[in-house]
Parts: sequence; C-alpha cells; structure tokens
Amino acid sequence: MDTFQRYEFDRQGYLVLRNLIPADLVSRLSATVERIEESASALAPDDRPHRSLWGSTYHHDRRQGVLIHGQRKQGGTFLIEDFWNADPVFDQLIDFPATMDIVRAVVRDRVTINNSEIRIRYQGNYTGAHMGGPIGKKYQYRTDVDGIDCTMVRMVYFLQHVKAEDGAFSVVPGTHKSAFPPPTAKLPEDEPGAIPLEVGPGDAIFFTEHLRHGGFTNRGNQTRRTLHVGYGPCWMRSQNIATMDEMPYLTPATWERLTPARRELFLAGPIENQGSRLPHGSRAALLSAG
Ligand SMILES: O=C(O)CCC(=O)C(=O)O
Repeated sequence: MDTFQRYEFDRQGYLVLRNLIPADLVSRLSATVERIEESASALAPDDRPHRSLWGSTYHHDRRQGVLIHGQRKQGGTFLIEDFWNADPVFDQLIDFPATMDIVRAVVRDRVTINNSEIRIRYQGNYTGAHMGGPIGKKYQYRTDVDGIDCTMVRMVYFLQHVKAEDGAFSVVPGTHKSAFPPPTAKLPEDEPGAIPLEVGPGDAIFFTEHLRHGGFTNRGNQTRRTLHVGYGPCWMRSQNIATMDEMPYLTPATWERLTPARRELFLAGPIENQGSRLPHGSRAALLSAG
C-alpha cells in the first residue's frame, strides 16, 4: 500500500484497484464460477439443511465442499461460501501478492482469511446496505500513532464490467468514521451519500467492513458474479454466514494441496498450537469428515 492509497483508504474507507487480476486468470475464474453456479442450480433440495447462527438456511454441497444459500431466480442471489474447496483455480487468490501487500498494511497481528464467497446476483437483486457508524469493536476501523488498525477487510474481485445499473457494489464514503447510526432505506441507492463503484473485469474493491456498503439493484441485462475474500487478525474465526465464528471449513483435499504458507492463512488462533493439522471445527467440516 503506498502513501496515496493509505490516505485514500483512511479518508474514504475503500480503494478501487484497477486491473489487479490478469486477464487469463479472470477468464479461468469466470468459467469456474459459472460451472459452480450450474451445479448449485441443479442440486436437489437438501434433506439436512445447514442453519447458520444468523438464521439463514444453507445447502451443504458435500461433493464440492461449499455451503450455498439462495436460488437462481428473478430478484434472487446465490451466496456460495468456502469456494476454495470447489476448485484449485482459486488457490492463487489465497495469497494474491497485490492483495496481501494491502491487507498487511492495515491489519495488525498475523493475518488470516475469515471469509470466502462467490456472490451471484440475478436481475432485480440488491444487497441491503449494512455497517457504518458506531458498530462496536468486532469490525472496527481505527488509527493510532502506528497507523491503521482494521479487524476485518475484504477484497471483492470482479470478472466482468459492472456499471451502476448492473448492481454495482456501493459505499457511503467516510462512514467507517461516523459517530452516528446511518439513516436506513430499503434500497441501498436510496441512502444519503451512497455511490455505485463502476468496475471492469480484473478490477477489485478493497474496503473496511466498518464502512457502510451494499449492492445497488441489478437493473441491467446480465447476472453479476463476484468473488469476495475477507481477512483479519488470526483471533477472528470464520465470518462466513454459514459457519460464523467457527473454524474455517476446508476439506482434507484442499488442505493436502496447499503450501505451508497458504495453510497458515487458514489457521485461526496462535500458530504454535495448530501445527500442520487441518483445522477441524466447523460443523460443515465435521459433517464432511463423517
Ligand atoms: O457485492 C454486493 O452486492 C455487496 C457485498 C457485500 O455486502 C460484502 O461483500 O460485504
């Protein structure tokens, strides 16, 4: 992170990073996301649905090692969590150098990955705005004499052009520092100060989870597909909705193929207590093993 990026991230709460991902990787990621979407759409109803702590119902696709929420339909969305397990093409995103450089500049302590989701948003779908203002310590943004100190940040990778009307990722700049709760509106585009961030394939948006953010209504003629990866200090466990505050869900096959450096990014808690063992503990991991 250079000094200009640091100034902008502190001022606004986010950065738009142009052409972060090379075109050949974008096309491989895109093809894989579409394959996973097809297989999510073809799944039969789950007779043992996975209930998240936050109350939503997930389908556990044990073959691909992902947890799926939602449906392919007008106004609908798919959230496909733990996508690392579904295909090795995603491995490069675990420790993508340009991302790690920025993450390590704003997260103190050993960094781990706490969130991974493919987000697929069909026409008519929107993501309600959330966070911003006084939200407590869990997703805090703060600064002190040593610089920036974030507890959760996310990188969103874009695989296609997304204009405002295509359901752009939206932010209310500066609200990571607001002292008062934001006025709410059903649609993110109706909130005061909300702006859409327009992007192209290979671009990424980096933001502090403290910032008020969401996704404008998709009024375009394409489905919006993105990859979201969250990072924070190692004491924070999974922030995926299906496995909230549990250990991350990695299948034994994923664990086996990862390098030691990539494995370390999934080891919540002090590394000396973890050794080189697969971090068991999410309900999904236990069900897969059993
Ligand atoms: O991409 C969107 O529509 C919103 C995503 C979001 O809320 C998030 O990544 O936290």
